[in-house]
Amino acid sequence: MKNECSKNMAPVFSKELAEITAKHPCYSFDAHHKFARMHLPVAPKCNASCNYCNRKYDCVNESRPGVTSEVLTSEMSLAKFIRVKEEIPHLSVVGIAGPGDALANWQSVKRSIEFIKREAPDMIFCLSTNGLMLPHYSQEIIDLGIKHVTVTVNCLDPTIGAKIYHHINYQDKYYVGKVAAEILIRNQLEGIKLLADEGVLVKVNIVMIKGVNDGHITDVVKKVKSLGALMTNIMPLIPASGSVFHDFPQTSMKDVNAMRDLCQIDISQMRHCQQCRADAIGLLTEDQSYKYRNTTKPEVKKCKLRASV
Ligand code: CLF
Ligand code: SF4
Repeated sequence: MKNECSKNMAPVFSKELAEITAKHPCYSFDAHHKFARMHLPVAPKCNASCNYCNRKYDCVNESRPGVTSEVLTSEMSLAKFIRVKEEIPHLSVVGIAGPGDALANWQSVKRSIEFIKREAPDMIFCLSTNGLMLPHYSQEIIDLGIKHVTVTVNCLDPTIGAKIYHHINYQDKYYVGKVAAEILIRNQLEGIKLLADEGVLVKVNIVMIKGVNDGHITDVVKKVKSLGALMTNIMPLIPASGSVFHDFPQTSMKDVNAMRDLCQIDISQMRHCQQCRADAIGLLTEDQSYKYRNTTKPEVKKCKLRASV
């Protein structure tokens, strides 16, 4: 089936937002060979424990397991941004996709975005989250002008959720099993609606785990659509070594694509996801992050001064 990522966009949002989104390499298939994104690895902590995750790696909700990113302060992220923007003029998106959860590190995420926004107001800002803290931060996300948010929703049923999530840390309490899944799912769904009602373009990532949630994905898709999500990105489980699911079979792309075809009836499907690193830089298909891992002290010092103005 041909890619139809942007097919349903026009009736959903304004001309201005459509023009911006046409430059977003994840939301627009046509943009992904032309425009680059830069991830800021400013979010090391996580407030959940997904059974497909090994925290030595980046957040598996967006990333392929097997690589670990550096972690930057907000000042360092500004310094890195300035360098990358000079060298990659077709950079259109600055995103936060881990290595933990963006909203479990909200203050440093927010600060980094504020710094970069001052430097380059035309950048598109983008977040990826497990959604646990969305009801708490959705207003701040909206106020910051972020128009693109990805939420990973793997199920609607807490019984299935208890097989996918080991625990969450929420409002200074530790929850496990079905109770943890119930809180997480409730907050994910509430957060999607809060954002979508305010015109934020919500993409929902779903990790397809054979024998766990694969029979339930069409329900997830229908539900998030009813809440206002724009598209879904169904991703294969890639078992991370050291994770609870390390001996699960990797979900085949044949199965993932068949599920995408089924769900295409309800909502646009992203089909070009590269499951990027939390510090990915460049075109989706041409990661250049290895060139930019040595932000120097003088660069950071210069940015501290610049950020404090
Ligand atoms: Fe990054 Fe994610 Fe924003 Fe894209 S990635 S925060 S929406 S700018 Fe894109 Fe990479 Fe797939 Fe993510 S290809 S892992 S969907
Ligand atoms: Fe890992 Fe991401 Fe899940 Fe946190 S939200 S446990 S970083 S996969």
